[in-house]
Amino acid sequence: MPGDVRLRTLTGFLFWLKFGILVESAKSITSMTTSRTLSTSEFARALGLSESSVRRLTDAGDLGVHRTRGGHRRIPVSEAIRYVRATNANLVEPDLLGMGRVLDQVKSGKPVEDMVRILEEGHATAVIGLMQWLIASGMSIAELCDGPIALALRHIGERWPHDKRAIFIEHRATILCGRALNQLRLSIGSPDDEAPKAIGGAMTGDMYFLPTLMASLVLHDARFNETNLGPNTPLDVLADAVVDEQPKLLWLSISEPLRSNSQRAELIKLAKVAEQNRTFFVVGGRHTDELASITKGNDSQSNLIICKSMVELREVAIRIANSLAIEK
Ligand code: B12
Repeated sequence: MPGDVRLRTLTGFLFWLKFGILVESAKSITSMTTSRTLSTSEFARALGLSESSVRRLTDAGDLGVHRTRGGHRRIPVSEAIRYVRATNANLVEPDLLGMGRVLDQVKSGKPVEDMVRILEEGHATAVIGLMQWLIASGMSIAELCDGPIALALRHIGERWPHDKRAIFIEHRATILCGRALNQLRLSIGSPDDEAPKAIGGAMTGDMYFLPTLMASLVLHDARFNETNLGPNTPLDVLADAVVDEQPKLLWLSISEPLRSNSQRAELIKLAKVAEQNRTFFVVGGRHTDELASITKGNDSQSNLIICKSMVELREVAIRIANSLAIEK
């Protein structure tokens, strides 16, 4: 039952060590732009395959290609990364995926520190490149969100209120992360039409757009057909969407304190609408504690799942998808 899906907090960021080493090993790489495409021979060398195998993959539709005017196959970097992730392929020569110039910017080999620095510098290509590199190296979208991105932003947030450039830097860093996350969407396969639906956002007055964007990407990665209504979404719009669209999962990010009793009442109403429509209601964000306290002891909200992180959301989503598959 939904209540059983509630997860304990996941501990540890041990994987930073692993990814620190991976990034370290990539520091010498030499060239890239995110819109770059690869030739079949570059892709073949990057993965240690023969060119004829790559041609077979493209002919079978397992690897997406663009054709040049002259009819040559070109593989977008995002598609190359998607393929590497989907097949767990070994990157024999990762440099050839073309992340070099970007990773030249990454000096410390520590993803969080590197992310802080390139975000503070406003280095757009490096932000996308570092995220693509981490994903190609095996980090999940959820781990990337909870780790390098959220931790770097937390660090950047500490500049306020001492530094007068803080708000400029926060805004720019947020935009750069959003842009890069949208780019990463291209590197994760799309769910099929039969996939369960998920809808979510952040409520009126909550203008933080990254947490709800992250949740949508994590759900996309967990093969949900997700619709992100974004920040500042009235709760009654979410309630209507639950009734009209019948999603299996509704998410809400709460990054601002609840503002009024009427907002609290609307939130409880939304949880009830979700319950009546057999929709799991997954809530997370810096200010979820208050929701937990107002719904405490209320049996009717057994569909409510409170998560602390994107990694937890991913686990919950996979459990829900599995339980739905068994029900079918
Ligand atoms: C970027 C930012 C801004 C931007 C927002 C841009 C935008 N449109 O999104 C701007 C500049 C506008 C801004 C403004 C303000 N901000 Co501000 N901001 C931040 C900053 C640096 C990053 C926020 C962010 O997006 N983080 C990334 C998200 C993804 O991380 P997260 O919220 O921790 O979410 C994680 C989990 O909670 C969870 N999660 C979140 N949602 C969900 C949902 C689900 C379903 C699940 C499962 C999990 C989940 O997973 C996430 C990833 O691990 C934070 C610093 C920080 N500590 O986060 C400060 C911070 C939040 N801001 C703060 C403040 C004080 C303000 C201002 C009041 C002051 C100011 N700077 O002018 C204003 C006004 C805000 C308002 N109410 O109007 C404080 C809040 C302090 C508090 N007590 O709450 C912080 C903590 C900075 C600080 N150190 O003081 N801010």
